[in-house]
Amino acid sequence: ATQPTREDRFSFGLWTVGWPARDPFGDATRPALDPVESVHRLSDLGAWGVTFHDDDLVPFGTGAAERDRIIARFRGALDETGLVVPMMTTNLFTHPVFKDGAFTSNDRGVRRFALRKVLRHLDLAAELGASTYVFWGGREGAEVDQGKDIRAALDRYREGIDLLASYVKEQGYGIRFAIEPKPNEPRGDILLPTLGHALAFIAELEHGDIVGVNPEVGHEQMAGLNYSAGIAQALWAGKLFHLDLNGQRGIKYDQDLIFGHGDLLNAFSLVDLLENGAPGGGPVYDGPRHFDYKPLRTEDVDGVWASAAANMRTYLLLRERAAAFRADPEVAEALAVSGVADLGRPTLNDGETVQDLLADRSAFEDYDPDKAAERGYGYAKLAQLALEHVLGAR
Ligand code: 3MF
Ligand code: MG
Ligand code: MG
Ligand code: MG
Repeated sequence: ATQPTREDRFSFGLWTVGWPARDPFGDATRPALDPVESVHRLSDLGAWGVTFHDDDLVPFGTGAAERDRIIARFRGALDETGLVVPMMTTNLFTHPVFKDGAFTSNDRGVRRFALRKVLRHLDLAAELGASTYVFWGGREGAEVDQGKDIRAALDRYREGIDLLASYVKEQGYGIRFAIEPKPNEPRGDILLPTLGHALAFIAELEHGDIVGVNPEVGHEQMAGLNYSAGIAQALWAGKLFHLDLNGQRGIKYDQDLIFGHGDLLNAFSLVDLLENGAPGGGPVYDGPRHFDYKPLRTEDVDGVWASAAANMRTYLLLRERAAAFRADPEVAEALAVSGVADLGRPTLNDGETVQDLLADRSAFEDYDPDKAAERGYGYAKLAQLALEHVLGAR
């Protein structure tokens, strides 16, 4: 089944297909898309949901009456197609007012304005039934070490997120927050640069119970990190509330390629983890499969929709390949040789104490580390089996 259906829960940001391909060196190569058209096209392709920043739908500075009209028209498209809005987010990065950040700008007036901008869009998120609200702090950062007190910035970041989370609770909105880490771009250094930084930040929040992460493939890979391993840790922490799927080729600018068009083997292990859970069990991800990519600047409008379809098809192909990998008896044998399931066994026996361990001569005095070091773990064979399944050779 490589034809996407609603059950697959694929969602796209309006800003992805709608990107007119303006970059720091060149003008737009495509016309802006009408969000209503995007909803219809995505629905026709088999997507299930659409996500957006406030300004993706209602241009910054639009008056109240016009805002209502735009939202009503958008709702009409949702009703017609049956597309849902699983996630919403705020643009706190485009307008020049945010050039030094939003929640962490050195200018207090900017910080208060940013909170108001989020509060207004949160109300709409509740109305549209979004269950996740993403915070990507692209401008929360610095280029000059002396210009930003990181400790104070984290205090203000925490103040902002806690205030907004308490508002959501008071209003009974049932929305959860997801923080999206990114190491750099547009700021030289962004606060909460990786998934790990974000998890540590969430642990310091008063309302951290409704705050998780929204890791993006490319963002972690820009920091040289293993995305699939990071996702496993987010799942382990019970904090994988949402994710941004795309492709990236190594440590360079944010490429936002089609999912799988970067590190394909890591994309395979990711889909295997999301769909089938860890080899030793553990939670599978049941949230949206959300694409945050950019159609190449070289594409015309037809190429935009071809690339949107490619994201979903690649995911579904990898899902098929992952199922075949899991069902292969040779894989099961290789996993056993590698001892993958053995890691699920606690290192001490039930009820065993440190004193018991100290008394166990077989664990130390009589243990032969040189003999134990002779063991091969067979990971090369496992890696090749995975690669052959990805290539469709098995
Ligand atoms: C930038 C991003 C953002 C976030 C979005 C929140 C503009 O690299 O990834 O997209 O995903 O702001 O969802
Ligand atoms: Mg991104
Ligand atoms: Mg990106
Ligand atoms: Mg993103």
